[in-house]
Amino acid sequence: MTRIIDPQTAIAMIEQGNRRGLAKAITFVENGGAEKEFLLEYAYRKKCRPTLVVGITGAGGAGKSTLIDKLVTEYRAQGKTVGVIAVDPSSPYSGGAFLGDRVRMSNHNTDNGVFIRSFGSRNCLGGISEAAKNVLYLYKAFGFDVIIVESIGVGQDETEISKFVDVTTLVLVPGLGDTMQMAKAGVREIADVFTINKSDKPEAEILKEQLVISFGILPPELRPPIISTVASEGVGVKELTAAISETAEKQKEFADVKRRERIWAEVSSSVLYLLQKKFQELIKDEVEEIYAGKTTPFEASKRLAECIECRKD
Ligand SMILES: Nc1nc2c(ncn2[C@@H]2O[C@H](COP(=O)(O)OP(=O)(O)OP(=O)(O)O)[C@@H](O)[C@H]2O)c(=O)[nH]1
Ligand SMILES: [Mg+2]
Repeated sequence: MTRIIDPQTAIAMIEQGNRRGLAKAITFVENGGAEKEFLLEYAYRKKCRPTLVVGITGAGGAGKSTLIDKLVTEYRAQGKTVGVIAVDPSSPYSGGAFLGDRVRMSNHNTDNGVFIRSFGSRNCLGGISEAAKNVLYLYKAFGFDVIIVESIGVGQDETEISKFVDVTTLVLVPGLGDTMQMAKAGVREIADVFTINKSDKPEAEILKEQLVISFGILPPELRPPIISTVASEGVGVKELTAAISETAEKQKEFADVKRRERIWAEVSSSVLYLLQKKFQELIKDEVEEIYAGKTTPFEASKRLAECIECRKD
């Protein structure tokens, strides 16, 4: 007979390092309500031991999931436990583990030191969905040595993920016109470490040269590491973990600034999420009014904004 697990029991299980407790807590958080709030409060307030949180971002198909699979293998070889928050854009649903990533990360299915959760990329505000962000809190409370967060994002979204993680690596691939994209987005803000994946392709060298040139304007100590990988073969993965650790070490100097930025991002993304949910119905009505020519988007949005009366006495 399976035992019924309540939130309090889930917490006790997490405290003992029981993965079933973690899985149950994730389900509670996904289902919402009082249980969600209770568990998130616990996770946020818990004095967690240090975890290295790594963000892997980049365009669709760059090889992020393949790279994460190999990073997990490398971290496991180093004796570290790993929690993965994966994005599976091929799925329109949010919540389960999906076929695509299940296949790519299947090597770790039977490993007790690895926990993988996959999400669809819907409902992403700032490259990380509300659901994925909540799982990150629970993972921290569980106490993995390393947590890896995959996010897809273009431009602005990529900078947002960086606020929730310690070190971000942007995965670029040769021949995709990434450099143009990067130039627009202001690369240096996006990532701490640059990974050129699919380095088995001949154009990889050109991309590397372009990156070296564009970082050449920075003082040497500010130039980010550029690591070439062939994720499908595991090439360059050890070097990538080394660059990530070094970067994390250097960033400790700015820990205070980063922590405030993170709190800001945590609050603002949650507020946006809640407001979006609240306003959805109201906006639906306004759409009809605007469609019928009874009002304008400007009037409507002003009226909606006035619904929030906020005072800070
Ligand atoms: N040639 C080559 N192919 C690779 C390499 N790394 C990954 N691939 C292939 O690229 C394809 C996409 O890989 P994924 O790992 O799914 O990429 P992703 O960035 O996670 O993609 P999304 O999650 O869809 O954004 C797969 O067919 C991989 O086998 C590499 O280093 N070289
Ligand atoms: Mg992927």
